[in-house]
Amino acid sequence: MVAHSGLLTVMERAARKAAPRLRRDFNEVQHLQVSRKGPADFVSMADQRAERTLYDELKKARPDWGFLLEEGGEIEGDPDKPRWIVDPLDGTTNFLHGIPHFAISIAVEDPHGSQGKPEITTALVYQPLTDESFWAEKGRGAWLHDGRLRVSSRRNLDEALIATGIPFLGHGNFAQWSRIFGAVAPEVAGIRRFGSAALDLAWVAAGRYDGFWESDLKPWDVAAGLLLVREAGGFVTDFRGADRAMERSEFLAANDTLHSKLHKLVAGALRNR
Ligand code: 2AM
Ligand code: CA
Ligand code: CA
Ligand code: CA
Repeated sequence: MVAHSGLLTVMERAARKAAPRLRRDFNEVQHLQVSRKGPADFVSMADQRAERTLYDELKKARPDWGFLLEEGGEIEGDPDKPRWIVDPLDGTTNFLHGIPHFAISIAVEDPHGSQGKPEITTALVYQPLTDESFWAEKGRGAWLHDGRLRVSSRRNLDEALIATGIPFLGHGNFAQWSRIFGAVAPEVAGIRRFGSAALDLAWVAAGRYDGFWESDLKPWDVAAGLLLVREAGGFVTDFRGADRAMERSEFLAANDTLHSKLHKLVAGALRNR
């Protein structure tokens, strides 16, 4: 077993504490009481319960750290200390439809990163149904349990399996997504849309997918996944190829070679409108 930091032990413990309830709720999803937040955004009791458990566990371990929680919003902590960025259930739509593909995402953001900017230093994407624990630490690589992760080594678009997320019900830029899809889909081996950005990125890190693009995501969807991809040797940029993915909320992720090939297709698609 590869020893990871005490912080990751805290994160895994929190995720494993929230998981059994999520699994039970998933099995009883039909009976779940569901409330609606906006036209497309279902928030289940499961979301909120899982977030509460994660919050309690993380707060207990690091009492003075702040939070950015999908459901609970921002909770201020000591501004000089890191904060937790948490999505208690990424893939809610899957969850509500009984589709076994969702994850807990927890990231640690250091307010004073290497370039003086806030920076994600520790990441966990935990899949309660498969018990898969994807984790990464800045400078120490990305891992699935005790196995080191590498992004795929495929170099040809026609062998590449690419994941994406499709804008839903008026949220996000569907016209832009369609142009990119129109340029990428004919060139690659396949496209997948499984509905959890956190797992999409974890699977790029694990070399299961060869690449990924999506836009209009929130920090809690991607904070952990981006560190996983980068620590697995992958590239993540915005659609122009710049190192501004988070700022612009555009994510193009792949290994070096495929990233540059995909970027050409994406840039072409966005130029010819
Ligand atoms: P969520 O399950 O935590 O809401 C998939 O494209 C990404 O978009 C997921 O990470 C998902 O996170 C987010 N998302 C938010 N609202 C969504 C919706 N109504 N339908 C599908 N995905 C949604
Ligand atoms: Ca949501
Ligand atoms: Ca999410
Ligand atoms: Ca969520």
